[in-house]
Amino acid sequence: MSESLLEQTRTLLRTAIDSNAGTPEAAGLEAVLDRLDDPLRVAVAGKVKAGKSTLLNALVGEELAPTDAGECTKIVTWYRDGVTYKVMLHPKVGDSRQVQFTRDAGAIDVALGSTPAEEVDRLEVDWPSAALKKMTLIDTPGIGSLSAEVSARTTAFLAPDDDRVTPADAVLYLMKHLHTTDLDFLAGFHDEEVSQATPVNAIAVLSRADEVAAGRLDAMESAIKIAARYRTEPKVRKLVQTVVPVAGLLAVTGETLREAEYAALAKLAAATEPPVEKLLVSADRFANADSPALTTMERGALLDRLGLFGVRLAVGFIRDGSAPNAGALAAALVTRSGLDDLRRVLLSQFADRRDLLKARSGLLAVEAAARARPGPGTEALLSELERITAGAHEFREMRLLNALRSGAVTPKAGDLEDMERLLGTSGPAPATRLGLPAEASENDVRAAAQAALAKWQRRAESPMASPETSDAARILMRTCEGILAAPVG
Ligand SMILES: Nc1nc2c(ncn2[C@@H]2O[C@H](COP(=O)(O)OP(=O)(O)OP(=O)(O)O)[C@@H](O)[C@H]2O)c(=O)[nH]1
Ligand SMILES: [Mg+2]
Repeated sequence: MSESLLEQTRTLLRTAIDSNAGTPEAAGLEAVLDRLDDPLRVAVAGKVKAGKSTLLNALVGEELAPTDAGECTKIVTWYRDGVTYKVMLHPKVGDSRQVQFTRDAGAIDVALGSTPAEEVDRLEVDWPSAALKKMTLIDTPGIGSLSAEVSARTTAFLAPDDDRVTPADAVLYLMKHLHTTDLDFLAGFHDEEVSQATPVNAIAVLSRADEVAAGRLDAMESAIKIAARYRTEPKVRKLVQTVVPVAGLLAVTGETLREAEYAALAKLAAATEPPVEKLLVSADRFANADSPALTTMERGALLDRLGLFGVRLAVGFIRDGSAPNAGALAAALVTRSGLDDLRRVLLSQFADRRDLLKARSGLLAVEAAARARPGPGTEALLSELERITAGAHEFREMRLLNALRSGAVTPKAGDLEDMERLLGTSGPAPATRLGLPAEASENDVRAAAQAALAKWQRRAESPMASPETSDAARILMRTCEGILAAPVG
């Protein structure tokens, strides 16, 4: 069997390091090579207060990243699985050092010491966590923050316009509504070279989904509909793989729900004078109205943890008996938040594609270094890079997906969905690509792959097909052949 894409990337990185020996580029490429075997690095990005840190915490299942205020929300922070709890501060200039942190109630509070936030390049938090084993998560400051400088830090991190390469392998982009600045940003993040602007490494999250319908109980249903509509927008399709609605606050609070909070919510659910419906008309009313059920402080705390929608939802679950205890309520909140769907999408679109995404990052790094410091070996290096990207079927699939998404290839009606699925937009597992349930038998998968191969062969050879469609069909045939050639068992 031919060398895997990741192995070819490794070899090319080594060649590039040799031919740049002694330069800063070589050091940068060494770092890329070292990280090729690390977990995937996924950045969480989006506008100010889009709910990035909250969602990151939900994905880890712990309150780690500071939310709302504080200097550290303005610093790019990596959270990765580690053997001990440790925080490293990497300044823009000078040596990295380990720093102290505290964790009294919730988020990690890092002591920056004498270093002002604007002089910090990034913080790296090592945190033993099963959730971080597959993916390192990177919290970024909000884009479009009041301070242009803070926003610039995120843009520089995700879409550096010098010849540095973005340190993220993939991006989770949070948006509350569709803004053109969101799209501009995403467009900038997508490189044109190795992968030709592909949505393969980006997923959009319709964040704070519980707020979509001003806290009404059908908020999540509305959010699901809005996300489905976004998914069909050509502008969005060109940039991201899919759009998933998530209420991060509900998720993280569900995962960390305390007995005392359940008790407070149960008291509310039982309140009669005034009944809880009257209190829950608005966040303001809930926080400030007279009620013997809970103190205003207790109500304020519940609002911070759950939002108005979350409090309504929790009270409803307790009343209808579906949450008789804290554990049941916690599970119900997480289920309703959409977090499980996001986890599934992350797994199939990012984690299961790790090698492809890592190879892509590595090849981009080689290309950036070659352009930054052209030398005698550069031409050979670039032609090898070209050979790898043109030859790797994974990249051809990426380019085809991009062509479909951008409208450069227009298949006949009914084919588009099959094509996208076969290219892995619903997940890269063979059964999923063929539209079969995940538990389909080997025989069923093979039979479906045979049928798909025959279908795309007919399309490829059809005298009616445009050259683009024939090319597309041939790529899909190769995908089917790959599935059929995979070892059984
Ligand atoms: N109702 C509701 N509120 C949320 C949700 N996610 C975050 N929030 C609230 O929105 C505010 C900002 O949340 P963060 O997670 O700090 O947002 P961020 O995008 O990290 O903000 P910056 O880093 O400052 O740009 C906090 O008060 C959160 O409690 C959500 O899903 N629903
Ligand atoms: Mg934040």
